[in-house]
Amino acid sequence: MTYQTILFSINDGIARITLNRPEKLNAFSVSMHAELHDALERIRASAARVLLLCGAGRGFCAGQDLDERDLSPGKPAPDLGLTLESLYHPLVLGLRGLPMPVICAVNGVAAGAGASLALACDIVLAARSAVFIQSFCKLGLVPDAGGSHALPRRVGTARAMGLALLGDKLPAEQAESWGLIWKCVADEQLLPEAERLAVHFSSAPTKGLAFTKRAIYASTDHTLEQQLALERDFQREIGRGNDYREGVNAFKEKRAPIFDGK
Ligand code: LHQ
Repeated sequence: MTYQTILFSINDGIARITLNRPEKLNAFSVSMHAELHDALERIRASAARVLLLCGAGRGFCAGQDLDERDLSPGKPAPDLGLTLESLYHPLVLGLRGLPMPVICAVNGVAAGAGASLALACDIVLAARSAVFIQSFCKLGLVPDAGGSHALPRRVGTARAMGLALLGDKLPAEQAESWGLIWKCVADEQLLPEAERLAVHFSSAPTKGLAFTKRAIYASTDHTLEQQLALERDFQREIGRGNDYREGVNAFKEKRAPIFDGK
């Protein structure tokens, strides 16, 4: 598949996706969904050990492309549930299920499902000038693409409610202090910092990190007993892997480990 709406590459264990519809602040079109779906399939089949996602131009992603909606009088209402189920849910679950860290570099506004996209990633960095907007309420909709799941879990019910009911701009710095994202950095530091992390993850113990990601996400809906059982099962499995052996041996031999990600 050739891509018209995203830029995609895999080099030295690092997969990179750049949303590339800058004239529309990288709003999601049906084609963009298809291309993202294809790119995620290729990443899964590749030797990539980290994914770095960002947006081209001054925005990160303005959510659903509203020009793809014709709601003029007489036009039938679209089935938004079907849109979500067929396009957005596979994307969110695809990122969540990717067995490697997913870094999101939020270079500008992240609105509606664009904000949810960022929150579907594992480590979210944002430029100081970026803002997060729960635009859904301005269209009479509910937060979707996982937004209503992620928001209260990260910032608590009071802040999630205020953000979702008011749709105000949340500056990146506040998003960091509220725990919505990992870090806010100076605009010119965003891509260098994201690259630095990507390079770090490209030689990290990828399988262990993939299990870590699953454990952290699972924990929000587990009792302590359930989580202890999960930790036992995960540790049992990755404890048999190459990277645990390498990590222990490298420590004892006082050298840097060389992880193969397995
Ligand atoms: C856009 C868009 C856009 C098209 C900017 N579409 N062109 C999921 C699935 C199922 C159903 C429904 O919904 C969903 C979830 C959603 O995502 S709902 C939320 C959809 N998104 C929005 O409501 C955000 C709409 N955009 C905005 O509010 C503003 O553009 C923001 C606050 C993002 C940025 O404002 P500004 O920095 O002032 O930029 P701008 O408004 O001038 O936009 C620049 C251009 O991008 C402009 O085009 P133009 O030709 O006039 O330069 C906009 O029309 C276009 N654009 N968002 N979602």
